[in-house]
Amino acid sequence: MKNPLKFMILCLILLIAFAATATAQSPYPAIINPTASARGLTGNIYYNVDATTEPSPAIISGATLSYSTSVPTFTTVNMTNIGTFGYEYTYETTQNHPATGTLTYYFTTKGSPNWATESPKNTADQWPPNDGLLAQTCNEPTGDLAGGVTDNFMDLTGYYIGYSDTYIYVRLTNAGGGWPTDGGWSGPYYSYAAGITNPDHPEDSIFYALTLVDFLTYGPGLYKQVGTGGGLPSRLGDIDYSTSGNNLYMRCTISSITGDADWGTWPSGIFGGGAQTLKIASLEDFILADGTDGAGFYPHTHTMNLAAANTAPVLTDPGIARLKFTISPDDIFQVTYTDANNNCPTVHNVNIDGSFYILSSSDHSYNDGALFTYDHRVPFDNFYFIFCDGKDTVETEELSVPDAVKARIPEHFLMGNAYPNPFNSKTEISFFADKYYSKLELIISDISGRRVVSRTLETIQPGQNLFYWSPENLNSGVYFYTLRNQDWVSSTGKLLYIK
Ligand SMILES: [Ca+2]
Ligand SMILES: [Ca+2]
Ligand SMILES: [Ca+2]
Repeated sequence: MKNPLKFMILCLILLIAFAATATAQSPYPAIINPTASARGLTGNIYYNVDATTEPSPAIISGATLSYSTSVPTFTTVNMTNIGTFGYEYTYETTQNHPATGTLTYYFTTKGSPNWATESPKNTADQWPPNDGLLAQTCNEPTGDLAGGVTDNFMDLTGYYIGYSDTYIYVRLTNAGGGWPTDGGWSGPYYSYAAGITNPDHPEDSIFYALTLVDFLTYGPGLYKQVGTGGGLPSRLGDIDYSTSGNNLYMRCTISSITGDADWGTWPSGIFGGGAQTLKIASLEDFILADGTDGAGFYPHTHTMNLAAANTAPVLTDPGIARLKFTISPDDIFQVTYTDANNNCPTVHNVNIDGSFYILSSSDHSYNDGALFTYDHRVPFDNFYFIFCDGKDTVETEELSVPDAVKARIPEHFLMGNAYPNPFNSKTEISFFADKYYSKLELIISDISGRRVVSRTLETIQPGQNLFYWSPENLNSGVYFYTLRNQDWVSSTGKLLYIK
């Protein structure tokens, strides 16, 4: 490159070309704990996946399941957020499947706007790959992001990604018109890049791009850019590419990326990607025509032999834990569910004196065990646990009230917990009465001992009782609550009010 001006501008062009791949660092809802139940007698399989905001502060807008028993033809369905305690970020769906064959599935979690996705594996290295062997990575709106470019082939409409043991595959789609790279001797020229980043890289500043370009000495290839402050991209290796209508397929060998010392390990959990188009009207006039939102990508898919025998789950250490400070009946029933197939449970209940209650767990990896709990606030006699992994139902034997719980039967009215606590508008306070009381006095004091509430509670029935408190014209801070009558003063509970 003898012309220094050309050299400088080329550096700039390629920097722009690669800059879009940095969008891969945008927040996306990471996929964790993808699981499925065993296939039930009716053919149903339950699917669960957690769309977590950690470590990035992603906004989660949904999740999908893509499944197939005849790869590469996949069906994609929306999943529903469970949203209950322990399942705040868990999405679920139930699908019906045949009794034999191989089930292949993968999950996509959707943020606003960034997505994360697993992908089907292109096991046979089909080239160009069937579209079903590539996962959609973004919801790309029509229209150029940077206006003023009228060529419709510069309007990206999709970015898709897949993998095999040997290759990483991408497919870009545009709004039509083929995928020209060269407008003739005088230009314009066009560049199409699919970026890949490794978020595990400590600096997150190195990105790679499969690029279709034919400009000066730069032809189609896998390029690497270090940093954003300058420096020439380096060509790491060849790509294969193929165009068909609105599709541009590209692939490079995984080894051409992992062979680079800056990449790190492969697969290294999640990595990222974004695609862009570049129009080079002249050396002085070039424009980033369009770019997709960045996405997280897992080179991972799931398979299940539908005819394989199921391993029944195992329940261990059923019982009652006293995890909370309380002196009224407030019992945490708990049991550990372990499934060697990592099947999520479709039934996770405790039966207390004949009624079923749902246990929950924030641990959604089941092959190493998950603790399920249920918080119960009324006296009881007998209980047992019942779980199902989709196919096999397991129960514990019936258990009875432990002596330690019996010993808590109160002789007076006893103060219980407040929920929520801390609270910012209203809290619910429980207490337990051993018998009928015509009236009791409720007192709430601030931290200096000043009484801020004095309320008479009337016609109190034996057992669990509740009252609600919404502070009015009080400052944030610590408050204490207690109950009393002429004979007895309950223990004192502590509240944290945060406006
Ligand atoms: Ca577009
Ligand atoms: Ca199982
Ligand atoms: Ca676990």
